[in-house]
Amino acid sequence: MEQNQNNWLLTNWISNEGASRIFIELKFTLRDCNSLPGGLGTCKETFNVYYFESSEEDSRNIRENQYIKIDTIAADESFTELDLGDRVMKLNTEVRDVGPLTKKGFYLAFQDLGACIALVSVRVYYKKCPSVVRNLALFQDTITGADSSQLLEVSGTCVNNSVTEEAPKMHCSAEGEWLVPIGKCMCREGYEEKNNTCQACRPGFFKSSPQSQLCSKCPPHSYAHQEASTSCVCENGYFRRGTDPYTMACTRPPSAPRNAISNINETSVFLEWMFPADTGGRKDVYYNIICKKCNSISGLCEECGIHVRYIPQQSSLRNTSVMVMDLQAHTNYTFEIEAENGVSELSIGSRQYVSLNVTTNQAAPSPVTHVKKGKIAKNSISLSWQEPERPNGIILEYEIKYFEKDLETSYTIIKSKETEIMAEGLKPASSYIFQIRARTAAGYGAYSRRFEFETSPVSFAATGDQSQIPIIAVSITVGVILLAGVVGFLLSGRRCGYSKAKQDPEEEKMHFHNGHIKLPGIKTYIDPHTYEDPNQAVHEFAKEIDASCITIERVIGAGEFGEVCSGRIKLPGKREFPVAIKTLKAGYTDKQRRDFLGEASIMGQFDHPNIIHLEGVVTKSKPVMIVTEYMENGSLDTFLKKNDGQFTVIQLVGMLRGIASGMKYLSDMGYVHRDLAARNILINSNLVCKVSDFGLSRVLEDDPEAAYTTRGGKIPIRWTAPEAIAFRKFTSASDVWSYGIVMWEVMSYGERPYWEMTNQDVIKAVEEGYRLPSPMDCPAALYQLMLDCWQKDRNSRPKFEEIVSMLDKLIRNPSSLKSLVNSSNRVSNLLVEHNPAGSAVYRSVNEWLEGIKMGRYTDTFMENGYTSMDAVTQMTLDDLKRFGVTLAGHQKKIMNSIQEMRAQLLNGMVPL
Ligand code: ACK
Repeated sequence: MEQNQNNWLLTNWISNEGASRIFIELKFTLRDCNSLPGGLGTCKETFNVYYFESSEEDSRNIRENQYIKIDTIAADESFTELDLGDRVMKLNTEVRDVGPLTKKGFYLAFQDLGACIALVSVRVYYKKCPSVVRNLALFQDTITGADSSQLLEVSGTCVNNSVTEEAPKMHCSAEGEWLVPIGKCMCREGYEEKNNTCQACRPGFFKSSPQSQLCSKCPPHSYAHQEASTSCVCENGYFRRGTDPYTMACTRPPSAPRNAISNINETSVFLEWMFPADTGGRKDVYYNIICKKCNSISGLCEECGIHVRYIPQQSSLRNTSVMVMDLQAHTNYTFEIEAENGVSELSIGSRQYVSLNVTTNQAAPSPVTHVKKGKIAKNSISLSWQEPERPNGIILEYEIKYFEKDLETSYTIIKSKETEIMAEGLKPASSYIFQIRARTAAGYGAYSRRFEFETSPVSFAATGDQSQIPIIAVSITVGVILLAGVVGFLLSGRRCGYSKAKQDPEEEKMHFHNGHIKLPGIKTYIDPHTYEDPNQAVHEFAKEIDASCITIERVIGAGEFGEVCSGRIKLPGKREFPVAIKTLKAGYTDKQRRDFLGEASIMGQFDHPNIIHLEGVVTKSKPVMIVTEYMENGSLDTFLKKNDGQFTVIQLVGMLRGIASGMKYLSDMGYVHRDLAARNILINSNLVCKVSDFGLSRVLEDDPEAAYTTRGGKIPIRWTAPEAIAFRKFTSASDVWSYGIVMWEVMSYGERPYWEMTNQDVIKAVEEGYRLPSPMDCPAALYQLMLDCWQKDRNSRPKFEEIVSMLDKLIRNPSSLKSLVNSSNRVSNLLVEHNPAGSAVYRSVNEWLEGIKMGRYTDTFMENGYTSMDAVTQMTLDDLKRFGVTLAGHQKKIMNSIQEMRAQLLNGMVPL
C-alpha cells in the first residue's frame, strides 16, 4: 500500500547453450486491484520483465537501466477476495521470446511496481530440431535460428554402408521442425535398405548397384554363397558377357542349327536352316558359314577361298539363309553352318554346326568380257577375245553374232572353236555390233555386252580419174546383185536359210532374219491344221496300209476314239512283226475322224528311237486304224506301279534318259507336247521308253487327268507348268516342267503326283513356291534336276538337250548317283518357303498316335519299323493291315491322318 514501489527479482545467470533465441514462460497469479479493501492506492495489475546479456556468470552488479525490457506483462485473469475464500487460484501463463542473443548467457529480471503478484514458475527454453535419420542420412540435433522465420540449412551424413547420391540436406525451422529434405543416400552394392539402415544381402541374393533398391534373387544358372554379394557367379558351362546385365540369367552357346537344306542353281547354292533347338538362352544368335571344296575321290576337303561370294555375308549372319555364289561347276562342297551367340567366345566347348554336302550343277559359262578388235579393212573386221572368267567347263565353241548397227533384225552368226574370227563381207565405213557367247556341255552362256566396230572407208586414188569408173560401175553392179540376194532372202517363204561360210573349217556361219533360227538337218514339225484338207496331211505323213496285212489279236485297252488292240502286220517283202492298232469306232463324225487321224499326221512326221513309231494308217477300209510299233510293257505308269522297287537306279535313269532324248527331238522340231506324263509314255520289253499320245492341237480331250481351267481349256493340272495353267503359255519349257513331274513319277514308281491333294490346292501350293518332295531313296542329283525343271521362271529351266547330257553324265559316272537325298533333307525341302508357326507338329510317332487317340498302336508301329514320322508318311493301308490293325474304323482314322500329313507336307506345315 506504500507509494513508489519498485521491487526487483533477479534470476541466476542462465547459459543460452548456443541458442540465439530463447523463450520465457511465466506462470503467475495477480490480485484484482478493485478487490483490495483499501481502494486502488498504488495498486498495479502489471509487472515488467527484463534481461541482461553477459558472457560470464559474475556480472552481479547490474544497474537498473542496463536491463533491456522484454515486455510489460498483464494478467489475463486476476483474482479477488472471493476467490481467496473459495481457494481458487487463477493462474496466468504468458510466453515471451528474446533474440538474437549474442553472448553466452543472460540474467532475467522481474520488476514489480506495486502489483500483488505471485510468480509461480519461470521456464526458460530454446527450440531445436531433434536428431533424425531421413533418406538414409543422419541429421544431428539442431538449435533453431535467431529469427522466427529463419530456416537453417543442415547437411546430413550417410548411414553405415550407404553412399551419397546427392548431398542430403534438410531445413530446420524456427519452430524446431525439419522441413524440405533435399538429396539422399543409398545403400551401397550388396546392401539394401531396412528400417533406415543398410543391411547386407542374404546368400543367394545380390545387389549390383546403389541405385537398385532391394537385393534380387540370383538369376537362373548363377549363385551367390556370400552375404553382401554384389553379383552372382555363373554355374559351370554358363557365361555372362560383359554387356549382359547382372540381372540376366547366365547363358551358354547355342546348339547346332537344324534342318539345313540346300537349293542348287548352277554354281550358286542357297542354304537355309532353322534356328538351333537351344539358343543357349540368348537372342543374339548368329551364324557363320564354312565352305569346303571336297574331292569326290580322295574325300579330301580344302577351304573354298576368297573368290566365293556370300550374300548377304559369310559370318555373323542374323538370318537363317545365305546365298553362296561363284562356286565351281560340278564340284562337291561341304558347307558347315555354325551357330554362335554372345557367349560363344567365352566358352571353350566344341563348335556347334550342321553340315551339308552339295554338288553344284553344270553351269553355262559366264559372258565373254574382253573383246579386242584386230585388223580392220573396208569389208572385214577381225576380233579376238579372252575365255570367259568362269567357263564352268570345257568351252566347245563360241558363237559370234553381228549385225549392222540399227539393223538388228538381220544378223549373222559365226561359230568358232578359236578365240578369234574375221567377219567378212561387211559394208565399208559402216558400224557393226558384235556379241559373243561361249558354249559348254551345259549349254550357251549369256551374250557378252555389245561391242561396236567400224569398217574402214573405200579409198579412191584420185577423184576425177576416169580409169576408176569401170571399177565403180562393177562395184555398183555387184552391190545391186548382193542387194537383190538379200531382198530375195528376206522375201523367201521360209524366211530363213543357212549357208556354210567359206572360211575357217572350224567356223560355221548362218544368217538369220526376224529371229528364226534353223539348224541344218533338223526338220520342223508342221501342224496338220495348216492343211486345208486333213486327208492330205495324213497321206503326206503316213503310209496307207492295206487292212489285209493286219491281224488283230486282242484288245489291250480303250482309247478315246475306240479300242486299242495288239496284233501283227505282214507287209509285202517284210517279216511279220507285232503292232498296236488304234481303231476308230463306228458311227464317228467327220470331226472325230479328222482328230483321230490327226494323231497319225503328227506321229508320222517323227522318226526317233524314243518316239512311238507310226507304221501307217488304214483309211480306205473300215474300221479306220492307226498302226504303231508294239510296246510290250504298255504305259510307263502302270508298268512302274506293277514293278514297284524292282529296278536299279541306273535302269530308272536309263528310262528317263530315253524320254528326255525323245523330248529333245520333239522340241528341236518345234513340237510342244502339252501332255507329257508317265501315262503317255510307252515302254517295250527292253525297257526302252517312247513318248506317245500326240493329240491334234492338244486340247487334251482324251486325257482323264485333264481338268477344265477357269479359262475353259482342259489341262492336266499336276503335270503342267504354272504359266501354262495361268495363261496357256505352252512351250518346250512347259514340257520341261512336265518332264520333271515324269521324273518324279518314275523315281517313285508311279506314285500320283501331289497324292490326294485337289487340283485347286496343287495350283495354290505350286504358285506359293512349294514343290514335290524328293521320292524315297532318290539320288540328290536327280531330285535337283527335278527342282530345276520346276523353276518358276521358265527361262531358267534346263533345255531337253541339257537334261539329256546331264543324265548321260550320271549314267557314265554311277557313283554320282550314290548320294541320296537323305530323309531329313527330303522332307525339309518342303519347307523351302516357310514353316508357319503354330501348326500341328508331331515330333514322334507316339506323339502323333496319341494325338489321334490311337496310342495303343505305338508298340505295333515301332516293332514294324515305323519309328519316324518320315516313315509313317510313306505308309499304305496294306502295311497297316499287314501288321495287324484290323479294325476298319482305326484303319480309316490312321490313313486319313497320314493323308492329311502328306497334304500338309506340301503346304510346308509339318517340319518332320
Ligand atoms: O497301260 P497299257 O497297257 O498301255 O494300256 C494302254 C492302252 O493301250 C490304251 O492306251 C496301251 N497301248 C497304247 N499304245 C500301245 C502300244 N503302241 N503298244 C502297246 N500298248 C499300247 C496302253
